[in-house]
Amino acid sequence: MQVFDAALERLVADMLETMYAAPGVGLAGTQVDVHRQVIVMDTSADKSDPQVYINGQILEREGSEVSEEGCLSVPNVFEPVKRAARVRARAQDAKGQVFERELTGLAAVCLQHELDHLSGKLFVDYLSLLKREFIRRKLEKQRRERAAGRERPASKAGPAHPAGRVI
Ligand code: K1U
Ligand code: ZN
Repeated sequence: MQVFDAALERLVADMLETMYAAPGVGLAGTQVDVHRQVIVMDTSADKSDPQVYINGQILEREGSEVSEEGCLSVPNVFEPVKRAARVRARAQDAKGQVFERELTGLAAVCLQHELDHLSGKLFVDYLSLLKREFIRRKLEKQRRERAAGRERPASKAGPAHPAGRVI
């Protein structure tokens, strides 16, 4: 059960800030270690349309479309994934108001991707075993390189994560 209070509004504002700083077009609670049904998104070109989906669910799906996806939890990996092309969603906003919305294009893809995060699924789970193994090795290499960077003096290490939080 979600309580719609000032703390939830702060969480939503915080998640939007983290998403914009990443930069990303969506963020699910699980990605910032908040295990509640909270999603934020902004798929507009000029980052002027912040959207909040609390207790979101998909009511209808139509068609299918393959598009390139990325994920802030799987850095530097972009792969094509097949998803519904149009979805009708029901959710609550940060004040608890129920709304229904039809989404297409990147917004439809992003909402499906974020709802998957809330149920513990990543976009790489749709890929072949071979591709997942390749990605696992790539992430492991990135992790080793980051660890080596941290061992270097601060003056020679790369910048910290802009959002300052683990995603
Ligand atoms: O949930 C996440 O990990 C965020 C993810 C959402 C997403 C992107 C593309 C297709 C489906 C879902 C991202 O935002 S990854 C970063 C990204 O794709 C992007 C960043 C800045 C501008 C445009 C895209
Ligand atoms: Zn993701």
